[in-house]
Amino acid sequence: MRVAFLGLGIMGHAMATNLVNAGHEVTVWNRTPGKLVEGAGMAPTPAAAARGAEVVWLCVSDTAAVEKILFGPEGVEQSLADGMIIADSSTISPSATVKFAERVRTRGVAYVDAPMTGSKIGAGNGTLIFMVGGDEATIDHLNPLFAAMGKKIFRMGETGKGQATKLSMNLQIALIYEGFAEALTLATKLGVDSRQLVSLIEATMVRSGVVEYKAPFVLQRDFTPNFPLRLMHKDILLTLEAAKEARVKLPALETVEEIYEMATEDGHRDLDYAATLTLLEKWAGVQVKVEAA
Ligand code: NA7
Repeated sequence: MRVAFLGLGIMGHAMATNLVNAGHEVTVWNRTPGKLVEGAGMAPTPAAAARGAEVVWLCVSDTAAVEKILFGPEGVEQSLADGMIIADSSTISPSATVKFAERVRTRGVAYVDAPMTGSKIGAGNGTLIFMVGGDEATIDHLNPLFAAMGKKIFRMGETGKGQATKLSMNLQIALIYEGFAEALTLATKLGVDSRQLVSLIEATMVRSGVVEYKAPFVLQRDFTPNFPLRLMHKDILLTLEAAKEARVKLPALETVEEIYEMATEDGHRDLDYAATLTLLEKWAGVQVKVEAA
């Protein structure tokens, strides 16, 4: 298929590369010039990339970036054509997604929101899991592209429901991790060995995918970003905004948001979100340490 891929960050670059490797005709664009994808064409603007494309796929930081790329000067809107599909893998506002979709629908363009999970590793080896909103026929049409970039897709409903799902998923990741970090901090202060605690967690119903994934990094105090704190913070703020719009109260997430705010003030925004632990440690006056084996 002829695909315009817009946004070559950590995720987008790997996804566009997998589309090229699967034999699709890909043209890429990135705000900051100089990022290349081997085997893909390069366009100077979103409008130029989208011209003649069957599918325009986006993967950028936030709602404002998606809006600008679609509707700003030299945006995709200038090149919309009847039958085109826009797919967005950025994590952005569900309500803004619905508005963007309505605006392009008047031009005969379908809109699918397709945020994903699987991080940098999943993007690299094509094993992402997509949470998708959009009509079934459009999603079916995109199947060869999803197959090139991921291992599974879940259709969650109409356009906007992919983003709503993604926020509900990241809410759980943020809270589960914070529970783990608080437990580690308290246990350490009370003199319990962290590695022993993790072994116990893994043997009981307290275990979780989040802890299983994060514990080895935390025990080695390795906070290099797998999922940067700044992006998780963005998702938490999006979730609270969506909750407010829907008149839903999320007290635990509100508290965790304050921790992310303070971790950002402490200079941790580019570390992994696991670094929120360091704030709890600072308040408790302890450091989670692993006893030498
Ligand atoms: P990165 O690696 O931080 O990449 C972000 C990308 O978004 C990168 O290509 C940026 O371009 C682009 N960007 C950011 N702001 C803008 C604006 N205003 N206009 C155009 N392009 C912009 O993020 P990931 O790849 O890890 O994640 C992407 C999304 O997936 C995000 O929503 C995550 O939550 C999930 P740059 O190179 O800086 O010019």
